[in-house]
Amino acid sequence: MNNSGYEAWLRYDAIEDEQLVQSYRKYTQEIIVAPKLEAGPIQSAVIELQLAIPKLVGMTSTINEGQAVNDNFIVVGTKDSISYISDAVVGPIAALSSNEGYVIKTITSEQCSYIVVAGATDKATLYGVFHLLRLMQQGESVEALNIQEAPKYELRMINHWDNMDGSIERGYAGQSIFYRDNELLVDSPRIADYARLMASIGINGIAINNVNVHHHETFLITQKLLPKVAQIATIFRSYGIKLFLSVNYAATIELGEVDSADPLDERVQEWWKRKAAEVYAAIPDFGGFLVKADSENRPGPFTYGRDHADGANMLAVALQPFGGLVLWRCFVYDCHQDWRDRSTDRARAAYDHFKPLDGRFLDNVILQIKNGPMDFQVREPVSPLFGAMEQTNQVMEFQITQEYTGQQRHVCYLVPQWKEVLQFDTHRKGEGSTVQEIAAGNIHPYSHSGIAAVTNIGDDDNWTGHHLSQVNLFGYGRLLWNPEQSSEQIAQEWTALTFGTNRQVQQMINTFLMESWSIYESYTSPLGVGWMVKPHYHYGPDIDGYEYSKWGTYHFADHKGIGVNRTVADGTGYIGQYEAANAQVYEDINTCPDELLLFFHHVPYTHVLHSGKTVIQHIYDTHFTGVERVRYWISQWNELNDLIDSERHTHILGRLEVQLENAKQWRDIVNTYFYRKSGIEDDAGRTIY
Ligand code: GCV
Repeated sequence: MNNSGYEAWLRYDAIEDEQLVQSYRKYTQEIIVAPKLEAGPIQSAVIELQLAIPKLVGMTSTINEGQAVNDNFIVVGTKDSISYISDAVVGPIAALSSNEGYVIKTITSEQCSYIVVAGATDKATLYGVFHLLRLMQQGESVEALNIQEAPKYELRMINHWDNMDGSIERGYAGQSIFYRDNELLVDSPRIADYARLMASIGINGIAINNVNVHHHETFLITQKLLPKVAQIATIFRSYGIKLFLSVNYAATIELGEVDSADPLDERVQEWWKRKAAEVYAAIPDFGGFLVKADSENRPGPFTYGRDHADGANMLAVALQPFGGLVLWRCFVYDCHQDWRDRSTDRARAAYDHFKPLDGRFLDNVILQIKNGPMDFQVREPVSPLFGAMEQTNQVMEFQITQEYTGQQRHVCYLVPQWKEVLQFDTHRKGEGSTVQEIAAGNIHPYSHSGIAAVTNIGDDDNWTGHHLSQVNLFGYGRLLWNPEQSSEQIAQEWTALTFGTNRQVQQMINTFLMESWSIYESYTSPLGVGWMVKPHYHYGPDIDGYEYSKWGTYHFADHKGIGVNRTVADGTGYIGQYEAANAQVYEDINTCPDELLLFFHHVPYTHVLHSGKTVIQHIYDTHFTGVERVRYWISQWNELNDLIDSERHTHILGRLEVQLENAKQWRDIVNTYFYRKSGIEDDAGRTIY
C-alpha cells in the first residue's frame, strides 16, 4: 500500500467486506463500451476502471465493445453510443440540466442485471465513472442505483500560480509539476495523474501559469513554447479539462513586437488577433486567457489612459472567432498607498473600478472577483462587486492554497468558509440573490459564470504538503459540483476515500476538520480585521508588519481601540457599496456581526460584543483557547496511532506540532501587543508578557 499520499482520494483500497466484494465483482467482471473508442474522456474512464477494480475487488475486468457476454456487467458511454444505454436512460439523460451531467442506473430484467454509467458527453460519462468508483470505495450497495447528477456551475476552474523556473507563488507543497528551469515538463507522468485527480472532482478548466506573467512565461503563447503547451493541453483534454493560459497584458512590448500595449492601437489589436489564431492552431479547444492587469505593478490599460473594458475587450475580440474566453481579474487597487492617507480604502477598489463599466464588456469577457474585498484573509465580508454588475459575466475566485490560512502547515478546512460566501445573500435582485445563485448565472442573465480558485498543489509526494490540505482541493471540486452538500458531507466523503471507513478515524478527522477554520481564526487576527502577518511571507504574526506600509491593509490599533471605520456615516463609505439590506446591518455597530466588527468599525477595547465579552477580553480568550484547541487535537490525533498507517500519522503529527508552536507564537505576540496598547488586564489573569 502506498501511503505517501500521492494517490490522494483515488487510493482504491481493497474492500474488506467479502459480501460486498462479491456483489461488486458480479458487475465488474465485464465492462461494455462503444466500438472503436478513441483517446478521450471515455477511454480515460475505462483506464480508471481498469486501475481501480483490481485494487478494490482483486479482479481484472474484460472490456467488450457493444455487446455483453455475461448477464451482469457495467456499461459506460454516451447517450446513444450503445443500445444498453439508449434503451434504458435516454430520457433521464435528456432531463439533466447540463450536458456535463450523468445517469448511473442499475437495470434489472429477467435475463440480466447491469449498471449503466452514461452522460450526454464523454466528459459527463467520465464524471459518472468517478462517481461509481466513489460509491464502491465507500462500500455503498450498487444493486439498485438510480442517480442523476449535473454540476451547478458551468465553469469549474483551477488557477495555478506556477512560474516557469519551477517556483510557485504562494505554493506550499514543493515545486511546480509543469515547469523546471524555464522548460515545460511535458514528459512528467504527474501531469496525467493530476488531470485524473481534477477530473474526479469535476474540474473542467485549468490555467497552468501564474497570473503574474514574467518574461519567460510571456513566451507560452509563442511558437517557442506553444507545441509543448499543446502537449499538456492534450493530456488535460483526455480528462475533459480545457487549458487556459495567463497572459502578460503587455506581451506585445515584452516580446519586442509592437512598442505599445494600448488596447485602442490597431497594431496591438492585430497582434493579438494573429496571436489568438496561432494559439488556436496549436490547441483547437483552448479555453482562453486569464489576465491580471494594472494590479500589483503588472501592466494594464491604465498606462494608456484606457479603462479595463477597453483592455479586456481588445483580447476578447481576438479570441471571439475561436470561442475563447477572457477571464479578467478585478484585483485592482492602489498598492502604493501612503499609510497616512485615511481617505483611500483598498476594500473599495474593485467595486469603484469595475462597477461603472457594467454593460461595456463583450460577451466572452468574464470578470474574476476574489471572494472578499481585500485578499483571502481568514475572515472577510463578501466582495460587494459580486452580483453588482447585471450585464457583466462574473466568476468568483477562491484561494485553495493557504496563503493567509496557515500555509499548509496548519490545518484549515476551507469549505465552511466558501460555503458562507456562497450562502451570502447580496439582495442584488431582492431577497434570495445569493452568491451561490449569482455564480450559477441564475440571478442575472450571464452568458458565462462559475467559480475559479488558486490551487494548493506542488510536486510534494502528497501534492499538498500537509496531507489534510488535500481536503481543500477535493472539497473545492465537490462543492462546485453541488453546493447544496454540507461541509460535513464533503469532509466525510473525503475522509472515507482517503483514510478508509473506520468510524473512529472518520469521526475524529471530520470533527477536527470542521473545527479547524474556527481554531485558526481564534489565534490569528481578531474579529475580521485581517493581516497582522509577516510582510511578504504571510506566515506567522507581525501585528504592525503592514501597518505603516504601502499596501492599504491597516488595523489602526492605538491605546484606545482598533478597527477600520468603513461606515457611510463617518468612515470610508465602503459599506455603501452593499445593497441597503446588508449595508444597514454592517453600518450599525449593534447589528454588525461580531466576526466582522473590526473590518467595519473602529471601536474601543471595552466595546461589548454580542457574545457579552469586551473586544479585549475576546482577543485574550480566543488566543488562549485557540492554542489549547490545537493541543487537544494533537492528543486526539495520538489516539489514532494504531488506526492510521504510521507514514501518514507521523507526518501529520509533525505538522500539528509545528502548528502548535506557531499558534503559541501568535497567542503571545497578539495578546502582549494588545495588553501593552490597552493596559487592560486579562480577567482570567493568564500570562501575558
Ligand atoms: C499572484 C496576493 C498575493 C500575491 C498574488 C496576488 C494576486 O497579493 O500575495 O502573491 O499574486 O494576491 O491575487 O494577484
